[in-house]
Amino acid sequence: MIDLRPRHMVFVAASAVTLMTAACGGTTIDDAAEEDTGGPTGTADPDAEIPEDLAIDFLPKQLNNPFFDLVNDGGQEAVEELGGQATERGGTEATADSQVEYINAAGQAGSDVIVIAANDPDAVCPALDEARDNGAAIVGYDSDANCTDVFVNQSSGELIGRTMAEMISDELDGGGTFAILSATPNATNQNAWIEALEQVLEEDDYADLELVDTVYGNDDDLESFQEMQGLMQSYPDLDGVVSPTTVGLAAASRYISDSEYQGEVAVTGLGTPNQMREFVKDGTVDQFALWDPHDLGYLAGYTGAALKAGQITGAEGESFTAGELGEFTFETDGEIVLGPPLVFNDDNVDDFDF
Ligand code: RAM
Repeated sequence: MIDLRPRHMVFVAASAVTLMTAACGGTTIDDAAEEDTGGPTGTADPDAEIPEDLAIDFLPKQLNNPFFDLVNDGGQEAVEELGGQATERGGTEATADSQVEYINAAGQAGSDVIVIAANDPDAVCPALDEARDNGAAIVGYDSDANCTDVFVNQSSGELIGRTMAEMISDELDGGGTFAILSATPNATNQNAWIEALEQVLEEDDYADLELVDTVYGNDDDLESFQEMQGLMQSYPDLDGVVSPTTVGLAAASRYISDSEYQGEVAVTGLGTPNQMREFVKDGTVDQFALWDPHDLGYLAGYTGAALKAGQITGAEGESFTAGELGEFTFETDGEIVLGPPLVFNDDNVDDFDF
């Protein structure tokens, strides 16, 4: 697998992205971080040793999602390097209800760190608060909740929203109608990115782009496929679709690729190169974006261990080393940023294997 970023660039990129977020006045993710009832407490000891045998539980939004398989491989690798025990827990549907069960199970098993991609920013909090009371450090990754101690953000919400706005604008030569096919209605991450995209659409350069609808496929392949079909029935003249979820983008591409709309309706959003390659090759998709999912999980694993050990509390300015990814700094309280998204197209999609 080709690394997305030379190691020494990760820190620089992360800093730049975070500064951009601050300058742009914030997104839902930033707001969530501000509302966070967890957040930094105590004093960090950068020399604190990471205890051996840490039990670190990863709760993705759902199992059987190729994106989270990659993320959790990264998490597992980090925990192995640290001599701990990684457990992945979750159901096949992206719901907060099922996550509550798995948070409770992790807590009962004596989890030291719970790393969660929340399906709802609030519904998971009573269970997470209880786990924290029982000694677990709580880390959000991918999709934050309002009660995590720290959030490992894949990028800034503003930058992901802007990247998607730029891609669809490019595809439609600056003018036309498009719809959004999202994941679940309560997903913190997708909602932040959609909000950021909508803000970009207010800019003069995007005045001729019209967002006509936002629908939700719940990160279920079939539901997403059907939502895409429904969009074309409701808006037969639609010019494009943006899907800020790997599940939605793959399903939308499959539908358009096999339909009369191929080549007529632009499809873009967030996807993995391995899922999207065939649709780039058959001309359904020109470009899409993502970060390295493996690195997101790896960084989250190291962040959880550093937090539990007391190397960090998540306060602005603190730094720690995340294994082979190198040093990361909290540019804002309670949030660490992996780096900018990468745009894939026919020129580079074959260079990536994830
Ligand atoms: C899906 C999930 C995940 C998101 C990616 C881009 O796999 O919704 O939360 O980060 O897409």
